[in-house]
Amino acid sequence: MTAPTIDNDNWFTEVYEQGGTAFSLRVRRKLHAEQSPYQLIEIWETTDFGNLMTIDGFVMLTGRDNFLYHEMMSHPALFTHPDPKRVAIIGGGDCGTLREVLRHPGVEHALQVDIDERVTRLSEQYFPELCESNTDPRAELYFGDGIQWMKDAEPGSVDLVIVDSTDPIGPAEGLFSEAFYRDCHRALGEHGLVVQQSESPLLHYESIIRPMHKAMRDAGFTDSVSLQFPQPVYPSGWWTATLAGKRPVTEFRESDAQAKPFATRYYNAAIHRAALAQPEFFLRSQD
Ligand code: AG3
Repeated sequence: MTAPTIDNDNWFTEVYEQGGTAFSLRVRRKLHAEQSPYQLIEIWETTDFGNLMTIDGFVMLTGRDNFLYHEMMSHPALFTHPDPKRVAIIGGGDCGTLREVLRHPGVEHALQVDIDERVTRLSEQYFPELCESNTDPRAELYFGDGIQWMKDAEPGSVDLVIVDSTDPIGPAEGLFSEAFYRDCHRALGEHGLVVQQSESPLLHYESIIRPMHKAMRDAGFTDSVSLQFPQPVYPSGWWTATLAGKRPVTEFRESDAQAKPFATRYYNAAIHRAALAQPEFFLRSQD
């Protein structure tokens, strides 16, 4: 038997050069491409994963599996804080994280700060389901620099900061720095938390995840933990969201999570507990 051949015109491939890996999705056609003032944004129609958004050639999300990422970027942190009311999302221009945050009835204000308005406009067009909460009176969309916004934020004015960024290269690099976490720490109230997308445990533990914990602690957070979840369309298919807090972040409002008044497709209290379990190679390298 001959091996199946791949017609490259029908496949989108993200090559992860340093890891020697690549991930492909079969596509029907490219629906849109534009160079915004910040980045190249492309939208594809895939055969099996719904629409796909890429930025500078990196997979941002697909219609089929973004729920894994967006639910894990929001609900664990929201059920860790005792009473989150004011949420700031840095990045997240596709509005998927915003939608999950607003499922929590106690949230009074959720501000999304993304530098690139075009990401949001294209998401409204090609991922309308992610943008269905944009008209919620508690939602505010601001297009500007998240690093600057965090510098200028009133001390103690936010309960939760969610950093839904691209990889730490180019404009997003500053979002993974101690200086940025210090600004987050200052902007956060007493029980404040920050959660940040933190790449792959397999590919980026030494290069990104460990230094991120150090930077978060050096910035004043007393506890931090990386939660794990599957994310098939990102390099290695295994991803993390790192939580840092002014209080312990490995305890959460478990009974509230069990009784959550909204539907999810991945997150629940047992998933939250399981995501907190740490692989042996994380634990061993902490000394
Ligand atoms: N945030 C992008 C995560 C990093 C993806 N990396 C990659 N494909 N190499 C996604 C935004 C979803 N709201």
